[in-house]
Amino acid sequence: MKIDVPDVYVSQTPESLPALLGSVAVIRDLLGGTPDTWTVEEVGDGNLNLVFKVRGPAGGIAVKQALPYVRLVGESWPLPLTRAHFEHLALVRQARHAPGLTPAVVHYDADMALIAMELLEPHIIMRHGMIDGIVYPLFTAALSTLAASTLFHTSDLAMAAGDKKALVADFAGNTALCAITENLIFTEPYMVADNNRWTSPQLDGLAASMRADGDLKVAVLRLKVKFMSSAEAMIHGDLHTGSIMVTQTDTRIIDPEFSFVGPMGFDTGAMIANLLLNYFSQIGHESIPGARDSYRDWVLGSIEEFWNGFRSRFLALWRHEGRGDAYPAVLFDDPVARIRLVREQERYMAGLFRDTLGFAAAKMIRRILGLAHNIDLENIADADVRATAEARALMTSPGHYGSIEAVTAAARQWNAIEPFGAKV
Ligand code: SR1
Ligand code: MG
Repeated sequence: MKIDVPDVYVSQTPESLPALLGSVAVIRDLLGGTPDTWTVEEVGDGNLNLVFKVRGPAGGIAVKQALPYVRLVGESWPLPLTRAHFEHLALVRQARHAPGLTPAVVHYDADMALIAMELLEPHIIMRHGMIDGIVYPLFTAALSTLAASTLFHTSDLAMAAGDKKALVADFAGNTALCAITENLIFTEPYMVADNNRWTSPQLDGLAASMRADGDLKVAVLRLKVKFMSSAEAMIHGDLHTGSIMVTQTDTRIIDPEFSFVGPMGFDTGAMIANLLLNYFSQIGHESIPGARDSYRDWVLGSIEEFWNGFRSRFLALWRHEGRGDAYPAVLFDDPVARIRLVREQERYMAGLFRDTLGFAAAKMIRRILGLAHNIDLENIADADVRATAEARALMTSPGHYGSIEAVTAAARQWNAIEPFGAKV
């Protein structure tokens, strides 16, 4: 893949960044002092980009810069800088529909593929907190609000048809990031591929059985078609606990560079998948067996709260703000028709729930058998313990569950299956 890199683009270092940012008035005002007094640290631990914290005497900012390749792999895997453009577009749109739940954008530099944002302190990446067993009492309300509001307001349920098509066009160029998802989530885990890895030899049998499972492959490819062709709403595209920054009282959703107009269930499914992966990983993080039992209960309760909160918020928006061209109000202007609409809304949500579970399963499988794993599981040093957690997650993933409570009940059951080795 040939990557267009503007002549002026320079990947930044802690040494070079102050001079670049010093030319931006809003940043000079925010940080105070002069650029030579600003301190910069590179803190990126994601798979793709550089992330800096920049501080001056008056304040700080976070700066994210795209590299023309995948950071996790290196220059052998080129990746367009334009992902910063789509992330910026998505951040602006999310802030409109879910104010206060994303970092405020301070400055965007398209040539440098660089976004300067509000510095979120003392927030930490939620995945890290969950590995340490920290409860976040407010996060499900924030997350279900952002998901419901952003997905609803960027869908045909809320938008005029022309505006919606313009939104689809705005994001249509984010093809390279979509291709990552199409390959790494929906294709490679089900074939022999160089990128794949798993805890071996413990999971060799499970990986082989998934590669040989024709029904599973077809089910996943149906989800892939949905991902590629269902332009339902502007989705975050990579909504996991590594894309959330939290304190006990504040929740912000970051990193929407995979954003495009796609199936809503991809976002809700990703969230549930990552919470389930953390639930199963707790065996590797507790000091003695059972020490994290109440935390496990909190994680499963959060999955239920997230889905139920999302569902009720989305339906409330539809009831009060459903002015899009998809279900014209003029067709539902008498009491009987309105009852019919309520039934239709229930059917719609049931379909979205099915999509959510399907995408959640695909997300869980890819994090265990594919290229990019989660540190919830990766940080478990004992391979038998890690494989136990991973096998339990894989066994839970491909189910047809009738309710979110059935999902969490199944997770509890699978979390009790016999561990690998004798050490657990
Ligand atoms: C090569 S990028 C691998 C993964 O990192 C991001 O977080 C996305 O989940 C992507 O699939
Ligand atoms: Mg990310």
